[in-house]
Amino acid sequence: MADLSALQQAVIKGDRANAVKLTQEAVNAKVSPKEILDQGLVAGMAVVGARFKKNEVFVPEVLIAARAMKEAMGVLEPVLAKAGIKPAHTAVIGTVQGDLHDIGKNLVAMMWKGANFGVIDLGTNVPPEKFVEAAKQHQANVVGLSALLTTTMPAMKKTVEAIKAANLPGVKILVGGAPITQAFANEVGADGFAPDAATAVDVAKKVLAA
Ligand code: B1M
Repeated sequence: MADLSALQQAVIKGDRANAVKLTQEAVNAKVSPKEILDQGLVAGMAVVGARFKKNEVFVPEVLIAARAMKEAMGVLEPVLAKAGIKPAHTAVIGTVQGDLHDIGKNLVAMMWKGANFGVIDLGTNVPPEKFVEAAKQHQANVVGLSALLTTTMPAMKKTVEAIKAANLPGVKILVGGAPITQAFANEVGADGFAPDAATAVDVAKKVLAA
């Protein structure tokens, strides 16, 4: 197995130039793209997620690490595609109708990408039918709903209802955002709730495995 710890560290530190260089070197050295992804990039983002959960790093550090990962992925993606390696899961994410807050939702999307989920980001102020349409179109395994306002919590409920009514086989619904609690998630019938972006990775994996 190749030593990808330097690549992992480059992602953790958000060192874009080195992340790209070390990814290219690993590709040139014929390290398997899956190994570069799992042992280098995803492993680095997992460390950042764990530190974020423990409040050892904050939003800026996560954004910088995610940017380094994204640039390194630019090198790796064509190699992964050529090798026929696809993301482990597909997720659709958005902020519910009436709500324009997207910083937390973007962090969840980044952490999911960091965990090798294919992510379709629908943006903000997303009506229920758009979530349903995108989940169908992309054959999503997970739909993530974010809400930051108490006044948009009813829109989250409506969205969960619409997704459930569409009867999409195997689609799990995850909810989160500052006013959202596990009790609310249970009440609206979501499959999972995460209080932060790093936990959203663990919860998504858990509900998908269930
Ligand atoms: Co607004 N805003 N805002 N705002 N805003 C809040 C949320 C508020 C708490 C401020 C306050 O009054 N103290 C308050 C809501 C009160 C309430 O409903 N209880 C509020 C209000 C009232 C409003 C307006 C109504 C103000 C007005 O116009 N009168 C208005 C509404 C606009 C609209 O949406 N229709 C409004 C507008 C805005 C801005 C546009 C100016 C801007 C948003 C910019 C943007 O997002 N691009 C803004 C901001 C920045 C905030 C605060 C200051 C910061 C929110 C944020 O980004 N936090 C916020 C007050 C605060 O929180 N201190 C506030 C950082 C982010 C990383 O955290 O989004 O919680 P958060 O995400 C976390 C978790 O919640 C979780 O993971 C993230 C990271 O760990 N998470 C998920 C989030 N989504 C998840 C999904 C998951 C899982 C986890 O699974 C799918």
